[in-house]
Amino acid sequence: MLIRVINPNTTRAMTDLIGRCARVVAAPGTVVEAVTPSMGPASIESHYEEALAVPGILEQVAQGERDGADAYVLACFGDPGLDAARELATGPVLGIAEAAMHAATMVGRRFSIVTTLGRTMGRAHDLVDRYGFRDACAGVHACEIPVLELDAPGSRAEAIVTDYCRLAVEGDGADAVVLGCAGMADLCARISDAVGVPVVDGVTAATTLAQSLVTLGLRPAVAGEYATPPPKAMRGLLAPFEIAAAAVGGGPSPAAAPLVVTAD
Ligand code: 5HY
Repeated sequence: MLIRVINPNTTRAMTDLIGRCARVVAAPGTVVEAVTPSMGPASIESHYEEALAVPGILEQVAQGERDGADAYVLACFGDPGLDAARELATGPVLGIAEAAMHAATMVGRRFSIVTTLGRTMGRAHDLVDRYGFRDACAGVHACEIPVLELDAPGSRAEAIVTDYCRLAVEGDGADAVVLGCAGMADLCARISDAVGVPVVDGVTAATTLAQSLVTLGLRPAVAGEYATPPPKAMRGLLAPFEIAAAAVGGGPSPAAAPLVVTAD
């Protein structure tokens, strides 16, 4: 089984961290390929950066379709481009926020989210509502550590994120915590030990759920909302994203379209 784990930002050190964490939960026979788009923001901490991360995500899904990927993980807590990726992919596509929230509600009654910057909390609330977890979500908190500083040498990120998780448990009455950034994936186990409730990281939750869906033979329907997008002219910088007519209605996947993808 081949799972393509896409880091929607373009910081390779973060892709390496994400790949290391995902491989810990890969079952025997599962290959995890962690990839970085050739275009996009160094980190995603605003709606603008999230919007501009989507072409790079779709570039990597198209490459995954060429490489025969069985499933995809979008390793950014905003789940950017999730629906568009599901239209392009043959196999399941999991966002780390969606996966983490589902996992948290299976091990606790109410979860809280601890994310990076305050300005990303709105997006977290949007996803809580979209995924139907408003009643299960006890709170959303921001530790105000920029994404790329989480893993910086000498960073106090682990201590600060742990404090916010403890606050969430004591203040919100949460019996589970969801980490709101892929860059926190390697902190998960230690923080869980420190705060005494399950702390869920979306990278590993999404990787294991992706494996389960492939094992169950579950994938998006070829018709309906996640059907291949219709062929349509694309202008300017996005011309390479044009969907070839041959790709619609059972033809080869849109990945046949001339998306220029640089090997990682
Ligand atoms: C993430 N940004 O997981 C999100 C976290 C956030 O570049 N990877 C990013 O702050 O929304």
